[in-house]
Amino acid sequence: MEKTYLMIKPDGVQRGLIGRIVSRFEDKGFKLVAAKLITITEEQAKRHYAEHVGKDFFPGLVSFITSGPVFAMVWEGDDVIALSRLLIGKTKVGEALPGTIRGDFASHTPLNLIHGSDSPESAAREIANFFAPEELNDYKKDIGAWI
Ligand code: RTP
Ligand code: MG
Repeated sequence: MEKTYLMIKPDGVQRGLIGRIVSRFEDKGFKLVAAKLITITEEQAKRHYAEHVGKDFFPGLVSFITSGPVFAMVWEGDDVIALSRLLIGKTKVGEALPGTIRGDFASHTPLNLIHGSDSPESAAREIANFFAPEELNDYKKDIGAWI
């Protein structure tokens, strides 16, 4: 089953949106495999956003994402990587449609509340950057036949 790495960013934690954001993924029927509130290191942040090294916004992005706790999660489900990004919405708040997390709650780019992996390769790398294998729970969630 496909897994993705989702992370509520410091703005989402500060604004008290953890519960409402987590509910969107529960409502969709995905399975929560791991979750923890952590303040990530600069090294983890640089590994996480390695694709953006050298861009003008990179230093600001690293300082934002390490500025306070994030809520790090692993979710599982059919096509969970692409569907999570649909639920999250577009990066820029002006393009994030109402009904998406960013469209409903974010009002200033780049404070866009949540990260979601963009490919299976990114998901594997990102999960390994923030979770040890034994932190991933292997259990059966028995609603699969009903959604
Ligand atoms: P994320 O990686 O955080 O899930 O966001 P994303 O895929 O929608 O967007 P991405 O292109 O990967 O950019 C990563 C994060 O960098 C910040 N950003 N700032 N100032 C800018 O032009 C700019 N562009 C990107 C955003 O916080 C974005 O989520
Ligand atoms: Mg991205």
